[in-house]
Amino acid sequence: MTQPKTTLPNARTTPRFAGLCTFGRYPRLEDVIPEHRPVDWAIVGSVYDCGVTYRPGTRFGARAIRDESQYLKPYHIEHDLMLTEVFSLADAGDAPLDLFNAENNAKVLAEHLASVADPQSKVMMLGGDHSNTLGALRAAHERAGKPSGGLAMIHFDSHVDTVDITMGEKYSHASPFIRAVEEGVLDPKRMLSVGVKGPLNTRDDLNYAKDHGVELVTYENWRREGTKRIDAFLNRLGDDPCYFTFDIDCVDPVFAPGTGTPSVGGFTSAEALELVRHIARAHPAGGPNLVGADVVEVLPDRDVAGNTALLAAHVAFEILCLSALAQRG
Ligand SMILES: [Mn+2]
Repeated sequence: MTQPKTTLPNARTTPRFAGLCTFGRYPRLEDVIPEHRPVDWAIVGSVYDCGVTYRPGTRFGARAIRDESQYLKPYHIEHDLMLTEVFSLADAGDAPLDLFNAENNAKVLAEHLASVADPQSKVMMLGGDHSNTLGALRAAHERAGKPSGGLAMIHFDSHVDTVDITMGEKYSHASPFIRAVEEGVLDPKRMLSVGVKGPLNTRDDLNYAKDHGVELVTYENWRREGTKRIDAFLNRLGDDPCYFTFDIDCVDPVFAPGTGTPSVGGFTSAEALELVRHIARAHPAGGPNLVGADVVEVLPDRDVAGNTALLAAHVAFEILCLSALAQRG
């Protein structure tokens, strides 16, 4: 039997409803044994949510995801993958924040995510609103050695998040990818946005993405054509360092009601998970070269039975599995 790289409490003898509530029951970063250092992925909560344009409350998202993740198991049936055999994983707690300043919050967050755990570790951020992804992208870009031209990105979302200014403010959950492109940490020509759907405020709201070469696969496009364009993107992407961001609002509110800017007519839970798994199958190297990731926009106060947070925990697991598959080759 392969030795694990992450030590989990034995679920057959230590109940999942007992003990400290870390993501997936992974050890706290400070409790990781020397043989399991450096950790491959550190899970970090980002509790900032003052970048929202509509309903607030995702500051409680990371806690809710951790809570629901107690029932997350490490073996992936479809990939035949024991995640804890490939990766050393740890929960590194929550990032510091600047609650009343979105621009400075991105800075504070980026500094933390760039220095948390070990230099070779990668960060999976649990949101928080989508404005946090600007800080996370900066940190991932830095950890990846600041590749010129910026990072590639796989983006699941109902919205493209490329509105330049909202209420006179340049930093919000509507604009993280415009800011990231301006800063050179994100390459829009190697950005894939999946699950986008309307209605939108104006006819021009997709112009930024279209004009900058973003591969836009709307939910309806995927329903009609399947994964053709996603597959072509993954072939183009190859081994380029890539960030993965998953906004839970790409999932239909029937399945994921706990979010602040809900958009009806989206992925079922099963479709979303299947599409993330498909990325491994369609990618020429068995999985993209992920250098950072997040799952954001979980709003527990609208989450009737915790199912949105439960889904978010599973999406984070699926993304970690993609990374493990790429490493396994
Ligand atoms: Mn978003």
